Amino acid sequence: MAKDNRITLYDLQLRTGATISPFVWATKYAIAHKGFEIDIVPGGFTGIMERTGGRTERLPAIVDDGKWVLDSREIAEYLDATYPDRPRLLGDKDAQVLSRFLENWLWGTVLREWMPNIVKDYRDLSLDVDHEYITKTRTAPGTTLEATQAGREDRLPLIPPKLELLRTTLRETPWLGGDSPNYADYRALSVFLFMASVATTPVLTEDDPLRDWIDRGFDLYGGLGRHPGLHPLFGLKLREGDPEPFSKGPAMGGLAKRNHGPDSTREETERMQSRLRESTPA
Ligand SMILES: N[C@@H](CCC(=O)N[C@@H](CS)C(=O)NCC(=O)O)C(=O)O
Repeated sequence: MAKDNRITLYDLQLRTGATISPFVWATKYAIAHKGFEIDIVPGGFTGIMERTGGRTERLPAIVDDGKWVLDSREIAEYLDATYPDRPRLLGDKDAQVLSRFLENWLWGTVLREWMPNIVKDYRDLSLDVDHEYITKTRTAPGTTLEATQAGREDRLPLIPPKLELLRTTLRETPWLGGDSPNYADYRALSVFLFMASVATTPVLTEDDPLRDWIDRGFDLYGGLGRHPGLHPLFGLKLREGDPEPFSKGPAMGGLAKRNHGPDSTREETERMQSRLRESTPA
């Protein structure tokens, strides 16, 4: 049993004290969800092995009353298995598969595109002792972090439209976990917590519909995601010719609406038929 209701977490920090890693962010939420206090062991990338007594070169890691658990997902599984009487973090196996699908999509589609646009910020905000290591390990051959990030004002406006799948999903539910947040929310939120930690320029527009879920997520557990070192996520300025950042129309079509008989689908059927008439040459 966690001594004094506390769990020790090895953090990966920026100079601001905020967390530089999405995996660590998700783990902070996981521990808080289970109702534990977090004892942070501070530090950055340099010296992980020394800090953890040679146990790992990756973080997060937790220690629960002397028991070490490495790896963010294993930590979530461990917490549920060890403390079944506390709120569950993970859904059933099938829900976990879908949560991983969503996270893989989010990383592959959005985070991967954001990374080159914040990589210099990421290095500059890191602990001084980490600068050289980050420069060495994050610079693509033949370029610099400065050159990689330069010109981001042209690229950042192209990324918000790619988040539509997440917006569509969150139109129908307050949380990915259903009526209350669970680990699926924390994994997805960790991408935005990471971006707020490392991006010195907003990456989403003020009016992005994701704002409601993100704000509620950052506010959880006494404002766990409101670390003073975080930067504003919202406020991306669009210029002439930039794409619409999100879909502004009502949710439509068979995916968005349930069928309760012809009265519920008539309008859609008429719309489809009139579209067809318009596209058919006279
Ligand atoms: N599968 C691990 C991944 C952890 C991981 O890759 N952490 C990164 C930070 S985001 C790390 O510790 N990197 C150390 C380094 O780059 O030296 C988990 O889920 O905990």
